[in-house]
Amino acid sequence: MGGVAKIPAAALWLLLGVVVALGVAATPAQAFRRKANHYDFVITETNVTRLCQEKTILTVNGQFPGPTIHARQGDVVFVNVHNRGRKNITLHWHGVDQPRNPWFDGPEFITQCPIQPGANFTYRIVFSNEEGTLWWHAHSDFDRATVHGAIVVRPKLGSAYPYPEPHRDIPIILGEWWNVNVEHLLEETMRAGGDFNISDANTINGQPGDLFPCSRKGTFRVPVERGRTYMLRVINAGLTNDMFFAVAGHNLTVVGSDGHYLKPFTVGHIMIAAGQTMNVLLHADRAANASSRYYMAARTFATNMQIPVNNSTATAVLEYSDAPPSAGPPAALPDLPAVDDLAAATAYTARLRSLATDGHPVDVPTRVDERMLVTISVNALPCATCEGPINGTRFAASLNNVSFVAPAVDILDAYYSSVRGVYEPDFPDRPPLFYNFTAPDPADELLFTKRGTKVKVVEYGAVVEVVFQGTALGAEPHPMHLHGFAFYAVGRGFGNFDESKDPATYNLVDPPRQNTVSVPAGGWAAIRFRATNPGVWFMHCHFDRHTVWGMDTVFIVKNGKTPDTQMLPRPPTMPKC
Ligand SMILES: *[C@@H]1O[C@H](CO)[C@@H](O)[C@H](O)[C@H]1NC(C)=O
Ligand SMILES: *[C@@H]1O[C@H](CO)[C@@H](O)[C@H](O)[C@H]1NC(C)=O
Ligand SMILES: *[C@@H]1O[C@H](CO)[C@@H](O)[C@H](O)[C@H]1NC(C)=O
Ligand SMILES: *[C@@H]1O[C@H](CO)[C@@H](O)[C@H](O)[C@H]1NC(C)=O
Ligand SMILES: *[C@@H]1O[C@H](CO)[C@@H](O)[C@H](O)[C@H]1NC(C)=O
Ligand SMILES: *[C@@H]1O[C@H](CO)[C@@H](O)[C@H](O)[C@H]1NC(C)=O
Ligand SMILES: *[C@@H]1O[C@H](CO)[C@@H](O)[C@H](O)[C@H]1NC(C)=O
Ligand SMILES: *[C@@H]1O[C@H](CO)[C@@H](O)[C@H](O)[C@H]1NC(C)=O
Ligand SMILES: *[C@@H]1O[C@H](CO)[C@@H](O)[C@H](O)[C@H]1NC(C)=O
Ligand SMILES: *[C@@H]1O[C@H](CO)[C@@H](O)[C@H](O)[C@H]1NC(C)=O
Ligand SMILES: *[C@@H]1O[C@H](CO)[C@@H](O)[C@H](O)[C@H]1NC(C)=O
Ligand SMILES: [Cu+2]
Repeated sequence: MGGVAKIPAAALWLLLGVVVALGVAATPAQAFRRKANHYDFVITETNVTRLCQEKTILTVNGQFPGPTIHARQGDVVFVNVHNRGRKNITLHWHGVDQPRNPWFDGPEFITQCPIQPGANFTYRIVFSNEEGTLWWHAHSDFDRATVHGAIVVRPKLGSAYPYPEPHRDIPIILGEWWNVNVEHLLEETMRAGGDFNISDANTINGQPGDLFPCSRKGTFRVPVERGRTYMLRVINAGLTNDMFFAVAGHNLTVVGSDGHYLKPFTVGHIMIAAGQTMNVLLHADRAANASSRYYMAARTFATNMQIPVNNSTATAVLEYSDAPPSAGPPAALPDLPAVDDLAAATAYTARLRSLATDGHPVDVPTRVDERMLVTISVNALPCATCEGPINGTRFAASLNNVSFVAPAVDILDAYYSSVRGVYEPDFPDRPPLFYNFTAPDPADELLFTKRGTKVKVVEYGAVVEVVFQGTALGAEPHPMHLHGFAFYAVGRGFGNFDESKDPATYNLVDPPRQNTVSVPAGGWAAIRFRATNPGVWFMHCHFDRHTVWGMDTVFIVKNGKTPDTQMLPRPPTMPKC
């Protein structure tokens, strides 16, 4: 941690003055970048107006979405987070492996105690082989609804992209907007469970777009020049939704996901699960006499219509700058698949393959040391006053029938300091009961779950395979996210995973390297990774209501034998519980 410059208190108040004086729209992001690799993130309550109402939300530097972090492959970046809000918060650098450096990963009570109001904490973000788009977000309560932003990782100076360099980068952050306070949403989710407020709109860069009342003025606009190629860095920051995204009149060439390159393929729309990123090239190649404005649009992908979703379409506008300005909105919306178009989503996901060239090789493990089969369920826990999945219960969620309970002090510190009683190292490798996981209408007794703070401990360097098995309990696609690693998503299918047949269908040649895999509703997905990153790493569904219901576990990867295969020592600046 040596060498982190301290910001003088007077300078901080100056920064806060800028936030208050300029408000959301005019805040210059550069003001918060003290040096190329050093940012100040001031958490503040900020008033914004959406859907005809003013509302107070938590922001970074008064911006929603928050500022973009720029880095090059292999950089180290410092972000000093000053908590000027009224509640505890932590930030997470989603998709950054942080080799040997779990201290700065961020999830509350997993790798750190929260940053309390009035306090500050400097994250040291260590990039390694990631190249592409990642993102950062709050990892406490439901704060990430508004506390999130893009991370753009370019190739090292002097290195080239594996495609012609795009003219400009355009972060496209897909999100959701709630008219209710997200703290209220969290309370509802924990108390009533099923009867939560669904989002009032999907958003593109914080804006619902032209199709919503009082929203046209704020609609996100992308100026483009004819003949140029743009890199859309699409991020799904939504709390509850997978999304389809498309641009009218233009195809999209997908070249990366989750900070790793893909074999390019061209599509009319993409499907992006919650937590994922997709890098897509857009060629501004409309005919000279064609329309000059085109809608970009995003809409939910969901398969279980019993679970309410907001079925509305968020829009942004692509505007050709060399065309005569035309009054009025674009002529047409792009063709988006229907909300429940499972075939479209499955076909898209099947096309993701690693680039796998000499410059960007793959190293897919062929031998497995730790084999895990992990069922994913939405469950019930007794609660006299609740009307959850059945009356007298509240909603919960589990992996292998363990509903994760977050401890009151962080697991990383307990592990590092050998404090007993915080967690148990016995997360099961197999479901405790084999039944027809995907058959509809499961028996009521299957609805209940155990609770615990159970973690999976693995040796340094072990190859871990996890097959996530969706069940009819909570039959929806679950975006499973692993901290600390980019894994290979080697297989995916429907029904119950068959250990004798399905491994033969794995792609061990060029599977996509991701940090979030979409486990299909009523199906399974298999991932593999080498546990060469010692530390404590959270794994959870990226639908936040499932996270808080307990659809989580933790990997503890033990130290290796040499100093460079061991966790870095505990920084003295860690917040205290
Ligand atoms: C912010 O919004 C809240 C709730 O709408 C309102 O009560 C408050 O006066 C606003 N504050 C400012 C500074 O506009
Ligand atoms: C950040 O916190 C440290 C204590 O952890 C304190 O010494 C320092 O003054 C704080 N800096 C700012 C700008 O608040
Ligand atoms: C949903 O939001 C409305 C206000 O828009 C509120 O009256 C209602 O109680 C909320 N319901 C739940 C379950 O949170
Ligand atoms: C989605 O949100 C919009 C805007 O608040 C609302 O008009 C619409 O009814 C919602 N859709 C659904 C299906 O709830
Ligand atoms: C998009 O790709 C399809 C299939 O290759 C092609 O038929 C279509 O013309 C393309 N559309 C545009 C706008 O380029
Ligand atoms: C644009 O020009 C092409 C060729 O010059 C012509 O075929 C096409 O009909 C024109 N389109 C419009 C919308 O005017
Ligand atoms: C969503 O809207 C489409 C068309 O507007 C409709 O066909 C579909 O049934 C709706 N789905 C839900 C879940 O409301
Ligand atoms: C749930 O149980 C409570 C208390 O027994 C009762 O008041 C309520 O009406 C029940 N709700 C339903 C949906 O059955
Ligand atoms: C599981 O249930 C599904 C759906 O009811 C059925 O098609 C399938 O045959 C069952 N599998 C087994 C092994 O019983
Ligand atoms: C999960 O655990 C609960 C509580 O012990 C038990 O009632 C239930 O049958 C178990 N379910 C499965 C699928 O193992
Ligand atoms: C904030 O964090 C501190 C330290 O872990 C904890 O003692 C306190 O209860 C937290 N506050 C809330 C409201 O959760
Ligand atoms: Cu989930």
